[in-house]
Amino acid sequence: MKLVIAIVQDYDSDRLLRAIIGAGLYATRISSTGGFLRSGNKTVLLGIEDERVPLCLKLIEQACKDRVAVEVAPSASEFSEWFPAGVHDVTVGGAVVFIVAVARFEKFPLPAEST
Ligand code: 2BA
Ligand code: 2BA
Repeated sequence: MKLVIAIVQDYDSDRLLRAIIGAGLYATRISSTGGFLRSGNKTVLLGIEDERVPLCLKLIEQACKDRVAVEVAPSASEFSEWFPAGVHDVTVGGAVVFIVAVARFEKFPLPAEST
């Protein structure tokens, strides 16, 4: 089993969740904040069988296609001194995905026949 951790834009996350549930996968969405822009994004966790990871990645890719340029105005930011020097424009959208091996997965209560 794998845990797929997908960081996506707010505006893509509903579409992604619809596709995930439509494919019979399970997911949890967490509100998160990007360290660079300090604006909201969503982190979607999917505990998933190994053989369904390719399907999962395809759904993420399809739901999170758009990338747009965002101008960072360090002077307007209360954290201006933390921005890397010279960085003014960044591209956001798409998805950042981590795939982690799951040592163990449990769901409680256990099914009646196994108790
Ligand atoms: P943010 O940290 O708000 O970053 C938004 C975008 O700003 C990034 O888009 C990237 O284009 C740019 N950016 C971020 N850090 C930068 C840096 N140190 N120098 C120059 N440009 C930088 P994405 O790469 O698509 O990332 C979107 C969001 O995914 C990020 O939001 C962050 O929440 C997450 N993320 C991306 N890479 C990550 C990583 N290696 N580990 C954990 N979270 C990550
Ligand atoms: P939800 O996604 O809101 O799901 C609530 C309940 O709806 C689930 O209870 C399950 O009975 C049903 N359900 C969810 N997705 C389904 C699907 N694709 N097809 C058919 N039925 C579905 P639980 O299984 O007890 O899950 C409770 C919560 O735990 C879920 O809330 C989700 O946030 C999280 N979760 C469960 N399994 C997960 C997994 N493999 N990966 C990530 N999060 C998971």
